[in-house]
Amino acid sequence: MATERTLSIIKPDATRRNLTGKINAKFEEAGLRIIAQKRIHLSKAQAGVFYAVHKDRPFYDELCEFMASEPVVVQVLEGEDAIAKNREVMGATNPSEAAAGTVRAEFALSIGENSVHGSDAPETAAVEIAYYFSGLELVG
Ligand code: DAT
Ligand code: MG
Repeated sequence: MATERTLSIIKPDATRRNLTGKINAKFEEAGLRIIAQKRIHLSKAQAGVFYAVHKDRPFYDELCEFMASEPVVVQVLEGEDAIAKNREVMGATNPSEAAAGTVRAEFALSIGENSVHGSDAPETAAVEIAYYFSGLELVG
């Protein structure tokens, strides 16, 4: 096991419903430390760059519109196996398939409006963290 950092986003459907604290509690209960956090309002273009890996998927435009629709909370989580642990706390992409007790099972509205983003591998985590945060903002 290694200490890792992962990029997390609390998405517009969750910030709108005042769920930031409840979601952060789940991260902290799982042993993930929030070592950086800020509230930002992405433009559609900025969301598009972040989700460029999905640019050929049919849901890409809708996804970018949604991510730019209202503010998000971007954060860096640190801990043992933080990338996998965070994906576990998040639950499956489709909330109807998410395990009980996960963020998406409890809070997601649909497969698109699914409350949280989490990096999926060390390489993507490094790129995604650098997209939103400077090194000085990461206070481990
Ligand atoms: P995850 O967010 O679990 O890593 P992903 O990387 O496959 O999932 O997709 C990124 C986001 O795109 C996902 O959180 C919500 C949206 N999305 C994925 N599949 C979708 C679909 N079939 N319809 C609508 N939105 C979808
Ligand atoms: Mg993903």
